[in-house]
Amino acid sequence: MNTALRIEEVRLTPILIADPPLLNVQGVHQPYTPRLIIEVVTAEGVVGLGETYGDAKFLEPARALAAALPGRSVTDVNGLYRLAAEVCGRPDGAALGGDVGGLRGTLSADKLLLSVLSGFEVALLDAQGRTLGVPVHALLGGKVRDRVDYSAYLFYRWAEHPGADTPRDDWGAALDPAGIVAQARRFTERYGFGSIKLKGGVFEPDQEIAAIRALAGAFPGMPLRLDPNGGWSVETSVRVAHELRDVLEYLEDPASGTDGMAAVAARAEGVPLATNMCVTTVQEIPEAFARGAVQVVLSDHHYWGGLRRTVELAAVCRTFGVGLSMHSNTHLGISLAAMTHVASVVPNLDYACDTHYPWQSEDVITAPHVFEGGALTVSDAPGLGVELDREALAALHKRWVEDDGRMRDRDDVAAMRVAHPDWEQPVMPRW
Ligand code: GKR
Ligand code: MG
Repeated sequence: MNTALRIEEVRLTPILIADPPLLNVQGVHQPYTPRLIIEVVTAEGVVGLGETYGDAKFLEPARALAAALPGRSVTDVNGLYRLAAEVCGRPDGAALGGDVGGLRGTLSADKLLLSVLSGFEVALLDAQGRTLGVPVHALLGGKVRDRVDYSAYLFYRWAEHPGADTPRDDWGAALDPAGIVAQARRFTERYGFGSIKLKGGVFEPDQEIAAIRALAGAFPGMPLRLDPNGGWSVETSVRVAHELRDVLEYLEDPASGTDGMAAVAARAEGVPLATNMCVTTVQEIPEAFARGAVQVVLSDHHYWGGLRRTVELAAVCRTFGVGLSMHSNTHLGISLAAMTHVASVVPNLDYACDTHYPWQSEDVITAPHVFEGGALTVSDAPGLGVELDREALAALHKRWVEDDGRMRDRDDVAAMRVAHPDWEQPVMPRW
């Protein structure tokens, strides 16, 4: 093996990052959310960066993988998957249930491992790119676009988290159509986004229909999306599709599961259904595609197992005439760089991608990404094109170390109980 490519050490740094009080069908985001930063160091001291979920259940397999990687080549990405199967053990899939109450679909043992592996895959690709002097997109076959469009991602939200000592931003509350339109104005003026998504499932569907109507009035012709994370019955979903069919670009996960989505799709009057919950693994594809349950898959390299697996998913979608775009969860700049590289190589990227990034006030990279005209320019620098801010990383890790354990796992239901002690995990469909 070329020693320049040999892995010498893998460093894992769990961190807690500030997160605003964004509401969803399950509850509300906690003041801090966990992420895991992965550094793969080669024998020549090149450092490849990766980022993935940092909840406790992801850390254990990550530690096993980190311990087993030294001595291998950063080019052996296929070997990573075999290695994980050998050293990570099999978490009890049945006990895992829904990811964050189902917001990211069902969490199987395989999906959990893929979610860990993806962070390592990105770090290997970054290390390869830095060693060879080529960008990650070149390692994926080369970019087919120079800029990647992102969408404004609106949330109903409180002005601040309840309780003292929690971070506060200056976005203010958004709890009605006027608040949502004001939030959208700030997003579009500041970042130039050319499409808008509203996270729904928070209020009665009629209130969310009114918010979308208000957005359509304030931004004529702007593509709009609504995503209640499977919070509606088939009947409610069909009604919303009918009422908003003239303004929706797509409706995202209105109902749960392939049965629910297929039933809605059959009566959605031409409104495409997108998903990051119904189709989240290869195993879920055949039935959902055969039944026409989804028209757009929102890929997420974190849980699809990395950037190369995302390219494979794109090819499957292309084959079956299903659209493709990108899902996002709370993430930092390493992940956004990875998302942008993979989005740049996929020919059939049909819609602007989601990102939570504008909601994050902290980062672990030295030069945070800047959206211009609603897009990010694809970096041609070696690797991902981002540098680690070690001071910031250390500070966010210190927060993780000092946390009493409450925030080390994302739990939107528990966070809601701080403000509303009677809050129960919602039974789906909520409406
Ligand atoms: O951050 O509250 C959130 C979202 O609801 C997130 O957890 C979802 O996974 O953004 C995601 C989505 O599009 O469903
Ligand atoms: Mg979604």
